[in-house]
Amino acid sequence: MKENQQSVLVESAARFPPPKGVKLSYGTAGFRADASLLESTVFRVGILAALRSLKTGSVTGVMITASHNQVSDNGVKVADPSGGMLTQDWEPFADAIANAPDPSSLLQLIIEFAKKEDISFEGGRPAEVLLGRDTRPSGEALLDAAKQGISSIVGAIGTDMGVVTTPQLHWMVRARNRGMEASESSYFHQLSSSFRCLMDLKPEGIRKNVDDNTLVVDGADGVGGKKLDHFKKMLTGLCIEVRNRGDGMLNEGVGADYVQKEKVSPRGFGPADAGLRCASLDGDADRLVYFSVKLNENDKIELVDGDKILSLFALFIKEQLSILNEGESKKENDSYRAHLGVVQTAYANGASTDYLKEMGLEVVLTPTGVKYLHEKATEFDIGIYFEANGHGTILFSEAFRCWLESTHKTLLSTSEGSAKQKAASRLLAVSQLINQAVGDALSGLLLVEVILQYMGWSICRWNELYHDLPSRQLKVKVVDRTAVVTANAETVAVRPIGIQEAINAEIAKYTRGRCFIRPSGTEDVVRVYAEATTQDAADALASSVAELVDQYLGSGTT
Ligand code: NG1
Ligand code: ZN
Repeated sequence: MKENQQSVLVESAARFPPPKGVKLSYGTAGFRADASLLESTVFRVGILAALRSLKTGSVTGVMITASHNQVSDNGVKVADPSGGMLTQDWEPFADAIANAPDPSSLLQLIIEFAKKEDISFEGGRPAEVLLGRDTRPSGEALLDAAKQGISSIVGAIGTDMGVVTTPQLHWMVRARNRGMEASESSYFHQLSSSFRCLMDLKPEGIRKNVDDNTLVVDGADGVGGKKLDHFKKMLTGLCIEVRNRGDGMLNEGVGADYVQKEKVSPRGFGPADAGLRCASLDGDADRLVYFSVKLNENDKIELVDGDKILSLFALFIKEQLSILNEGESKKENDSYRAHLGVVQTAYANGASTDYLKEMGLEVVLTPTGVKYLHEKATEFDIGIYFEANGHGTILFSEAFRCWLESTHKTLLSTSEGSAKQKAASRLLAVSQLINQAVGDALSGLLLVEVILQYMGWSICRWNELYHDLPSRQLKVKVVDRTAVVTANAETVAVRPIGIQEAINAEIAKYTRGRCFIRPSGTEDVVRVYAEATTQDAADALASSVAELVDQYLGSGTT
């Protein structure tokens, strides 16, 4: 590294001293903390994103958001050139630079890392980073810190994409690296045209459910509500009313996380909405859940969570593949048997996993955190992944998309059944509509809506696909949550020794009992999840296991 580059780094780092006595780590969702603690971290993440761009010769991204956290928090994460999350190999470097105590130790870390990764600061394509932020008031100052971090790598360019949803920023990074236009209008254009295409391909004669014309969306008082309110004008065949568009407090009694965890309606929804199809986005619009308000039961709702969105998508995709493959089994080599798989975590309701397996689908479990689910889903031709909390998407492999495109062309030019050609068109349109970079509440919502119309289903009919097993989640505060070590996608606790046997003994007391513990990746707690055939049984199982955690690890259930 040339001397000029070294001095630029040291001088700019001196403007962003790290907060004293705080240790930050790049968790599943990047760095997250009270916004007042984050300037130095965001500055350093700007450097990291520029280095990642230099290393890969591609555009990377920085998103400033704390998703569903309270408004006083903020956070920062990096989008890799694929549009996905930062490669896990770079996370230890992210931790190291965020915690470097002064400019010279920061410089030292960068020099060593650049050497190890063979990053060249001269001669190659200059680094370019796309920047985005959500609606948090702290976002503007943090964006400036990120820009200064980027420009402390000489020649690097930071391009501000403005206030965007997390999935929009990831989509833009992916688009840029594929030679496409990376703007908000191109994002909306791609979504609205693929939505229109799917709407035009609805089967004839599906009974139109007159009560179901309107979708009411809770925008969490964040960026997603604002964007959807603007975007809905570009959509035909769908009537959307957006509430909580940003006038109230972000994530306070609103949003997908609140609705899914509390199982109550968000602020601004009430008994008058009973029977309507409602959806809720989280603060940065990468999570989506549906719900309907129960008649005469105050704020109680029927929750349609990520598992049920996944099931609806799986049903639709499987149907299109069956149409495409009809009568092809005896022919040789001219039919591509797409490998369809679904990816869930241990938090998926057991009834959803049973339902998917009964459909004949391959179901794989990964540890919690979308980076694990996403990675696993790339192993299929079509991989559908969802966390129960509503974060998920459908990934199409390049090979399958190519096959689909050429098959579609062939089907168009021959007289072969138009049903097949329509199925191929639908799958292609889904691959355009659904975000290939990360889970995206806006694109997910459009796909749900078009499938419901295709099936002629109300939200109640959709919710009847299977009945969720009653479940309970608890958190236990312990002295050291890292004392819990899990295996088999977090379904088994291998440490502390003996705890799994004790948990098994509790589970054995209940019909269809299931229970697991794991250390949270975002809070200082051990989480307990329990499921059984009645709510009382799920509650009792969860509390007896929470007591075990307390006995083995120390102090107090929250
Ligand atoms: P932790 O705190 O590790 O359980 C939570 C969610 C994850 C994921 C991350 C990132 C649950 C049980 N856990 O992780 O699914 O969304 O936050 O935001 O919902
Ligand atoms: Zn989010």
